[in-house]
Amino acid sequence: MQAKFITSAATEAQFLRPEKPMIAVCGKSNSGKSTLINLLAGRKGLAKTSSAPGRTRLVNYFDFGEFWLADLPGYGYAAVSRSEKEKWGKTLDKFFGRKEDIRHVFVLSDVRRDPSADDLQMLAFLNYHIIPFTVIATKSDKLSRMKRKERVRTLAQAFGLGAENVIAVSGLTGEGKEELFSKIAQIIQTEEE
Ligand SMILES: Nc1nc2c(ncn2[C@@H]2O[C@H](COP(=O)(O)OP(=O)(O)OP(=O)(O)O)[C@@H](O)[C@H]2O)c(=O)[nH]1
Ligand SMILES: [Mg+2]
Repeated sequence: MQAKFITSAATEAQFLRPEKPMIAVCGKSNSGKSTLINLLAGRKGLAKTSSAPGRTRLVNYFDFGEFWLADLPGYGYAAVSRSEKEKWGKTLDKFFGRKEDIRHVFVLSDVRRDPSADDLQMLAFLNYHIIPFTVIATKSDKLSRMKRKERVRTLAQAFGLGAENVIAVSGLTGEGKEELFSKIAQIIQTEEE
């Protein structure tokens, strides 16, 4: 089936109870979350992307047939007001508080950049709450093959993960798409505990 937008949620009261295994897509603002969703959908306009960071301010739900994806507001965007940041932080906390609704989390991080404090905090949070996650190193087209491999290793190390837990993906060339789909197949086949 073609991936479909379901709805947006701005507050906890609007969060959906997923009908299928749900994977949450999170990461810094501008890390490529919406682009990744479009890559998986095979359709450019499904999730709105923007070169201006902080574009996605709501939780956007998408139905991919076998599974749901939730596009989360990016964290760590410096130019938004403090009160707005706090509001997002609370929304994210509430979202991840509903653990039973989240099968897996994709944490996106630009392959060229070292993990930010926010990224590390996110991973610590997921580890603490025992929510399974995979790191997706985005924008892999920005680096040569050699450099990319090296960066994936460095990123994995910085995140305290094995290199097999970091998948390099490009929304531009589609690199890593197959690997991501096999990861998703594995995730949705896993029985809920
Ligand atoms: N070259 C390249 N550019 C990318 C890739 N993924 C995203 N971008 C660009 O990075 C910018 C941000 O992408 P988005 O997908 O909107 O990022 P986001 O994480 O959804 O951002 P927010 O919603 O603001 O948090 C856009 O200009 C994209 O075109 C990629 O794989 N390769
Ligand atoms: Mg976005």
